[in-house]
Amino acid sequence: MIHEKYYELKEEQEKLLSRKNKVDESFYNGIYDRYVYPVLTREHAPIIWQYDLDKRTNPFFEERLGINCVFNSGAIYLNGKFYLVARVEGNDRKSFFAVAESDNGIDNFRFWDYPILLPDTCPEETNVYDMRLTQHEDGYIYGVFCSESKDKNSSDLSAAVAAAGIVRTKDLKRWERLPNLKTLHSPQQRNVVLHPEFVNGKYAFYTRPMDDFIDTGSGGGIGFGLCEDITNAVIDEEIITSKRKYHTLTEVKNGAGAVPIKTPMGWIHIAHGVRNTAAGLRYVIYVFATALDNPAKVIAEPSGLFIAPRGEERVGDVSNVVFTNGAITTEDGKVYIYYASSDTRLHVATTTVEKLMNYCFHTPEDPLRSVECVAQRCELIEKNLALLAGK
Ligand code: M1P
Repeated sequence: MIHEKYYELKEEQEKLLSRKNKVDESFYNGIYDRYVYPVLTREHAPIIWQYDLDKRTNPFFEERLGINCVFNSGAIYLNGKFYLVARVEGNDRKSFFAVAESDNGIDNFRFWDYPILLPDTCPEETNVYDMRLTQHEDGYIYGVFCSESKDKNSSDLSAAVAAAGIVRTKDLKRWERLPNLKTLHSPQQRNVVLHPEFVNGKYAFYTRPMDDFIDTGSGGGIGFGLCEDITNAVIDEEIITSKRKYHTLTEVKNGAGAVPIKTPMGWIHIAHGVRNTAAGLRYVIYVFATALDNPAKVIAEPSGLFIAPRGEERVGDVSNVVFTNGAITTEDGKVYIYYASSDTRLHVATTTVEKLMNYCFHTPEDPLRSVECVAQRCELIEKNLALLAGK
């Protein structure tokens, strides 16, 4: 016998799932649009994931397996539909992956009935999160994610080890698990992204060399490495592409985000940078471009942040964070950037390939010193004042 409360909650949820999203008119930067509503939240999680609907076994209709938040999502466009593989975190603090789909990429995302049950091939793994979805030219869709295990060599109960897990699929339904990526010179890895094309006939990964679970230590930024065999992925040499820099938004660490977007001017990367503040770490999203014939070579580095948390995005389980691990480019050149705020909910920002290229190649670089930043701004002001004066 189904509890009557189920129908009440279902009706409420239906209003949320079918709500139209709209551009946030209070925001303008000419580069991308933000939207009023997040695209996925804990309220989007199916009721059947959380409640026992049976009135005999759940007379008070109590939540049994609650969902705490829905955030960092991989993204892919297949057969005219937008798919997100979201990081869903249960009330038990464990994350898992679940597919949500939408026809237009900005609203009406609905989760499939079942979350993804990954093949259990890694007995020490405690947690999984932040899948990047790569449609590779070898014909598979790869999911690369963080596979987290307890650090058995530490007496600290919370010490963990991060590695890059790899799965592949053709339909987002049947997933084959491959061995975790091995990086011979980096003890830990997180924020690993598979490049969509072969480079010199090899699989290419953006990595994030780390000495420790939280601290990247000597890791100098976003790495890049090649491997022969994805079914036993081993990277020997990691070179640094986008570097961490003193007194910039990547000072503490950075990490690859969405799978790079191929444009006529280069590969555009949408990544995250982290700096420290008195209020803790602040995560923002930044953009850079690499060469088409060498995706590890940075050719454009627009100054400063691309997306920062704004308004209610600033607050959540881990406040002052925006993070992306998925973007979709459609045939008509539109770009949908899925970013999570404060490790709690997922939003979309939309732009176009043309605007992204313009942003990347025409935004001045960070001169790295206040005095030079002021000089850079004065140059802009001078040009504008001359234009306004009709000179
Ligand atoms: O809490 C903010 C983010 O922290 C991690 O990113 P990074 O490895 O760069 O510190 C990730 O765990 C990410 O999921 C999380 O959003």
